[in-house]
Amino acid sequence: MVLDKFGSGLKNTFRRVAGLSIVDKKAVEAIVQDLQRTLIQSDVDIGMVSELSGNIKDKVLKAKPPKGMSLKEYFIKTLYDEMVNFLGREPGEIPLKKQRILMVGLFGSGKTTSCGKIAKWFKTRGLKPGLVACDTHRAAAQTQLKQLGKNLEVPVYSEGKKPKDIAKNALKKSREDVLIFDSAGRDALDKDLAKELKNLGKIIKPQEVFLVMPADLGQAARKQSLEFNKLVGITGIIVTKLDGTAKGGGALAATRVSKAKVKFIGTGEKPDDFEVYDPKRFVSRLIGYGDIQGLLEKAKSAGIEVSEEKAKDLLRGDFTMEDFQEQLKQMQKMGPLKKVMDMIPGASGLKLPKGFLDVQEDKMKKWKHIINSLTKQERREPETINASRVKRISKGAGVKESEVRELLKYYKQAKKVMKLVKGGKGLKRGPLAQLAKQFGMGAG
Ligand SMILES: Nc1nc2c(ncn2[C@@H]2O[C@H](COP(=O)(O)OP(=O)(O)O)[C@@H](O)[C@H]2O)c(=O)[nH]1
Ligand SMILES: [Mg+2]
Repeated sequence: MVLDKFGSGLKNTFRRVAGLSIVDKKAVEAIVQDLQRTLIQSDVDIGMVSELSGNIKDKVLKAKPPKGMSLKEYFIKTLYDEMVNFLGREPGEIPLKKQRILMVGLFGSGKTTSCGKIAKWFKTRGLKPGLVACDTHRAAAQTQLKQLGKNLEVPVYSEGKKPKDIAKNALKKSREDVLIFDSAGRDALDKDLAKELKNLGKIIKPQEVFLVMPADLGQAARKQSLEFNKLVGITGIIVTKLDGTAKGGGALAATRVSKAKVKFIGTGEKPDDFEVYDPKRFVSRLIGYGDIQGLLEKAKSAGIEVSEEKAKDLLRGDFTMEDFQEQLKQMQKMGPLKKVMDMIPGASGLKLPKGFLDVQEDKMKKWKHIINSLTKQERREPETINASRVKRISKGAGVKESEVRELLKYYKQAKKVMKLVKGGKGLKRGPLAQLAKQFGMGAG
């Protein structure tokens, strides 16, 4: 899960504020200290931590809350605003138009992988991408990109010996809308690499230069983004591997010094493990407000077109057995249920039974048979199915009775989840709910 520790630390801090009976100096200081601990564990620069703490304390203890807002609500809002600010404030722009993108970064940062992810991202949005294999430094680099291109059905240009020749040839031959140039890394940003990237820049004249950095750099991301910017000029940052490190918070915060914004984040090795970075949404999700928008994008990249309304319906529904089956289908298309659940308001804090999140393909088939052999009434009210009906259904569907019972169990659990989503448990009343509404982050 993305930023597991950081997220749960942050969530706890917000919960603690929500649970305060008195907001006084002592309480504010204790909670800010709590936040500091979370930030430091995530390798946030100590100076930045103390600046943020100061800002929060100043605002909450000195300023007056706006009209109609209690001090506690103001505290929560301040925490939220400051965290969003801290992690980048506004999202970067990613224009959907013809363009050339040059990817830069050190060895193993995730450049080539991100090339494929970006190609897919644009492709899903109706633009034709092309990949250019300008990494001649490592033997397998071009093969890796070609394989990615093949899987994504995106052309890969690699004709030529030297990076600049490959780039020139690609510029001549390609007709795609978005050309993504992979480049070679080094262990450090040395003269050699700087020269190569500068040369490539001159030939490609990219509209975007994306610096790719792994999240486990933590606060070192600051230095690296400054260096790359100075030498080659960057227009955006991609932070990869947020799925596998406790230091992601530090890395994201560190990029704030650079003028270039974090535009995408990588959350796994597969082409779909990729998101547009929006600090507001990111913080909302970390603290468990849910992320309808993110869910929509996920649906889009799986090729399912859904409106916001439909997505909400998908999450609500009257929830019959048929809805359940439909949801399972939809969710499977969206990728691992685990990730989808991450984006559902309130669901991330839910204790789910083991195995609930990875329903296997063959199980799905059996369930289909079972659901098919239910009567209309049973589908509408699966709760009424008793032991003797389980027996009959299992015969009708050609499955074991235990399998029917298992399906019923899953259905019940899913229904609980859906109820929670619908009700926005914990968000119905109180300051968190009001804030959620205010920020348009309510549970729908
Ligand atoms: N877990 C995880 N692994 C990633 C991510 N992005 C890239 N990787 C892996 O990191 C390794 C290096 O990636 P690669 O794209 O070859 O890096 P490059 O040298 O910069 O081109 C590969 O094993 C990738 O699968 C990510 O977001 N999450
Ligand atoms: Mg590479």
